[in-house]
Amino acid sequence: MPTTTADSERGFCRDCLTLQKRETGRCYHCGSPRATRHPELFQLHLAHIDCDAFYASVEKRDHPELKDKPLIIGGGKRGVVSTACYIARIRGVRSAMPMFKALEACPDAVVLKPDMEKYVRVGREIRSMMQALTPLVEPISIDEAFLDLSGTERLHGEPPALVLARFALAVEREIGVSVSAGLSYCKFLAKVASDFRKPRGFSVIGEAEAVEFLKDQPVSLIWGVGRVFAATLEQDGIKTIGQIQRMELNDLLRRYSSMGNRLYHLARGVDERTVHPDHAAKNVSAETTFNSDLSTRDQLAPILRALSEKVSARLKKAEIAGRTVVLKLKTRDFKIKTRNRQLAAPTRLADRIFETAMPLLEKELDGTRFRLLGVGVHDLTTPEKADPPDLIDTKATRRAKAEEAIDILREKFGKKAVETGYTFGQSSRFEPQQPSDREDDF
Ligand code: TTP
Ligand code: MG
Ligand code: MG
Repeated sequence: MPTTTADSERGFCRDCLTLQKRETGRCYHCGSPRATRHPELFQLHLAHIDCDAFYASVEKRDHPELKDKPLIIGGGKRGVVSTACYIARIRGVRSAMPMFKALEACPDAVVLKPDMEKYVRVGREIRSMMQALTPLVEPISIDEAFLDLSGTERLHGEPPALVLARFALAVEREIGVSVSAGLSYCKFLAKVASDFRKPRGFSVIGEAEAVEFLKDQPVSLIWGVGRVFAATLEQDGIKTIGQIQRMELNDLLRRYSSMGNRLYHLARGVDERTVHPDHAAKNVSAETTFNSDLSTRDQLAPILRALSEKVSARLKKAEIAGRTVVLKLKTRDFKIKTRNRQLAAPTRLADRIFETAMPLLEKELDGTRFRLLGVGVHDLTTPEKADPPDLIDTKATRRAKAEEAIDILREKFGKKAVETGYTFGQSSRFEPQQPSDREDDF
């Protein structure tokens, strides 16, 4: 549908989807206050969708008597809040908060234990509704995904913005939970937009306003800038994205290496990442190319350990687990070797991935010099059956528990807060020569 100037001044109502011809506050057709207008509304195609208070919304759907009550989902093994409904959030409850603190803030909250199997099922239902819109769906976690809707004009006869708004209504009606959507021209800003006005949000960030919009935002908005890196930037006097906009690329590269490149471009609203459909979810892996070839156990084991932790973190973040561990090596003369071993039960623990891959690696250590090492997990499934308590190997169970404790600490204090014996002090040695993190097939 070619867009005319007149189109660009129009918007539509998010409740009845009627196009708005005039600049009025409410929808002229149904009177809803949820009319969306934006000069680039009908040109943007990159969407990010994230469910609102996901686990809590699913439980409210299934327990209508809880609709107007503060609801906390959590208190599982870790004794922390998984999520809280928006009523509980007004009272100060947040994800990852210790349960006792949450109940101090909101003593009348109803607390339910998570029912992961159910949330995974609902997440999948929503995902198949997304896949009916476009094959270009890239799931990020159990409740969110990027969608490239550039083909929808041809396929559905309406612009991406309308397809997206229609989708949000359909999820509410058919699944019974609400979502927030962000629409932009790139992944970074689509995700920022979806987070902007939760719940039931629909925000648009256009190309023309991107730099101005980003100027006063905190650096933590940038994809990949966590608490720890944000603190480093703050120590260097950098708090806002506007400050990064005024810096030279060379300066940022010198200070923050590959992250400097990301900061430079994202701060200017430049993000060339495309939407990768679901194939990434067939396996999760990480690999690294060394600065100089390596051949000994002492050199390779810490790297394998660090890569196993990376893979594990991704599995945990995506709420998945895998049954086959795959080791990948590239020799000095570019021959690729892969070795794999199937586990009795799927895993998402760094320790199990490492303990499984290490013997595979040891068999290959005959003096051959390697230029690349990778580890991955295939045969992905949902996490319910992952890492059952190991009755025979009690040590393994203890290690699994320790790993969970480490995860909690890392969540709280950053990745470097806890280093295991294998990775301690090794962080700079396995810096990849090129950005070679991959989540695709070995
Ligand atoms: P999020 O999308 O981060 O949060 P949310 O959907 O609960 O709330 P909103 O998006 O409206 O801000 O995470 C999705 C689910 O993942 C969440 O419902 C519960 C789970 N989760 C945890 O178990 N622990 C956490 O620390 C977080 C952030 C999420
Ligand atoms: Mg969510
Ligand atoms: Mg989410």
